[in-house]
Amino acid sequence: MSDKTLLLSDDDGVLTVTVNRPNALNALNEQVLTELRTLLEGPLPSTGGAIRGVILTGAGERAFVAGADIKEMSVMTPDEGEAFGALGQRVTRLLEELPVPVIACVSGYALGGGCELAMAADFIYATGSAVFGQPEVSLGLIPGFGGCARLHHRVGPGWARELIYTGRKIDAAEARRIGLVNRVFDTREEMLDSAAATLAEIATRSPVAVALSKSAIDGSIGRPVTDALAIEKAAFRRTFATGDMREGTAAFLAKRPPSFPGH
Ligand code: CO8
Repeated sequence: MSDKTLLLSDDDGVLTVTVNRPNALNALNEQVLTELRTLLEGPLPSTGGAIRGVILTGAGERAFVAGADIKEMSVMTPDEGEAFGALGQRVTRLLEELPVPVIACVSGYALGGGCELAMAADFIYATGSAVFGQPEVSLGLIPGFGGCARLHHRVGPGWARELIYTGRKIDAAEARRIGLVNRVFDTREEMLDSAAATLAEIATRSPVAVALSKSAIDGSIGRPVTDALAIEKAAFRRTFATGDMREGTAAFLAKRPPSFPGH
């Protein structure tokens, strides 16, 4: 039996990363976070062609990830807590910096570090069973894997404050209503199929343009609009030096589908 806490599989250019600690509702301990960091620091593994998108999910129906591991944290010193927070923050940042889109697929609990991990994905799909929340203040903690930094970008500062100060949990419908979740599905299978279909749709577009738009959006969040426009302008300029842009525009003018070279 594998003692790894991540399950990896790839199909047709989509890498599925599954956090697999079902006995602890997939809670993020140091081992999971270290495995995630190692995975995301290297080239994404593939049994076939290049990976064009990532699905991030949790094993089973009960939980995406029920938070950072409370047992491990309960005995940490401030230095250890800081190092643990830094590891979680590094993992979320690596996810955001991937040049390919990432969809978090959430069934069951996405609490604390689980909600924070999902928010590092480009967007979130959920099943009706999903439960989101930042319950850290109930434990004498605060969100430490980017919840204070990111939740307000997803749902606005009012909702972020209410969710973080109360520690209240919300269901999938509420999460969708406030903009945390893009789509809600009846079953896990439907959710994963739809995420793969969305990634396949994105894979028909220029990979360079998708990567540039991802980094321009990421770089713009939280900045004044003039700075964000400067980031966008620089990324826009770079498209003019790509084969993808020449091919995309030529294909449009020739009334044929594009065949992007990916550079
Ligand atoms: N850490 C460790 N173990 C966990 C966690 C967790 N976050 N969540 C669940 N488990 C374990 C339980 O201890 C239990 O183990 P055992 O069977 O050995 O007793 C097993 O998973 C099943 O859990 P329950 O029996 O509690 O299942 P229930 O269905 O009764 O309840 C809940 C499910 C509601 C999800 C409940 O387990 C729960 O409240 N879990 C904790 C949720 C939470 O508070 N998460 C936030 C944690 S704090 C955090 O994420 C901080 C992130 C930033 C860190 C920054 C560091 C500096």
